[in-house]
Amino acid sequence: MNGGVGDPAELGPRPEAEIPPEACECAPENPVEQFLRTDRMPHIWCPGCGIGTTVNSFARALLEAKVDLDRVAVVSGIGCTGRVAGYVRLDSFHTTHGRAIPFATGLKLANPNLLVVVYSGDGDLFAIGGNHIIHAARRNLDIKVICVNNFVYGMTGGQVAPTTPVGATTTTTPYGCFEPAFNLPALMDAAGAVYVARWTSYHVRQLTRAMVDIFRKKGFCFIEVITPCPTLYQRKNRMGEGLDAMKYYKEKSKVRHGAPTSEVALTLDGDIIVGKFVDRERPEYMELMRSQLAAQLGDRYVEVEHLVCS
Ligand SMILES: Cc1ncc(C[n+]2csc(CCOP(=O)(O)OP(=O)(O)O)c2C)c(N)n1
Ligand code: SF4
Repeated sequence: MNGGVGDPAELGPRPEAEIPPEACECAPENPVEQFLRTDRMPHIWCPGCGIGTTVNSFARALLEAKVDLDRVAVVSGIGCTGRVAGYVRLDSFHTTHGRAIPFATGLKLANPNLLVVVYSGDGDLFAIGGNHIIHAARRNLDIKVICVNNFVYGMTGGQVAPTTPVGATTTTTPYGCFEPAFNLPALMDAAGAVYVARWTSYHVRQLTRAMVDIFRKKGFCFIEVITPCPTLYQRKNRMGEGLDAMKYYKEKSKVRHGAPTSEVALTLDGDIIVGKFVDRERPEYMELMRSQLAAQLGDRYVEVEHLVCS
């Protein structure tokens, strides 16, 4: 071996000890990577899809809020967004369609120490799961809901959803949607959520901060994230690719913190009002339950935590 050019020994990987430490510092690991199950990559999401961007904000928010990761449980329903549960390296549950909230409710009640995050699509949470989410908000259950709203059922081929704006074309509304859409922040506000915000996948920093907020806040918290589905919604409505969506969100978004939620409904091509709309205090479900049962049962009441295996 002479160590010359073309010598196979030189082409192989360098032994670790030979790599100068400064070289490692130049190439820091992506801080988000530790939150991903890289063995499950490549993911199923289409190029330009906004779901992955929200996961990036989610991972950064967990870091920023210094959350104890052993305490986090992520619950998703079914859909393209539902895949989040399978891709995050956290305790996570990919449940059935529309049932992420009841599953999360059970987790939280059985182990109140958990930080339970429901991460799912607008169809999953507000069509088949609509009943569950309004009651979780009414009860003020201490769960955090991140709803990725791409205005259609993505996974099943772009059908109309309860969030599809009037006039939008989807696979099942080829002549334009004529059903009025839910205004998600107004619905969550009316149902009793203590925190309600909306951002888009263009607003990565604001979204991260909102996630930090909800990780720290007690009670039912809701974030709507407007994201592009270039393959279905964007294409059917001639809205271009993922990058065009970012330009569109930048142009159309207006930040209005504290805006009355009745004024933030979305339309096909109108302004996208974003910001933190609701941030209030209300007794949380477990507190109400504890005080009621302790008042009625006295010493016979045993805290749920004492019954849970750690
Ligand atoms: C009981 C039941 N009904 C219908 C379906 C089919 N299905 C799977 S995902 C989905 C819609 C998902 O839409 P959304 O929650 O908006 O998520 P996205 O795919 O857009 O992220 C539907 C109707 C199912 N899996 N189970
Ligand atoms: S179909 Fe739409 S929502 Fe689903 S991964 Fe593709 S772009 Fe994203």
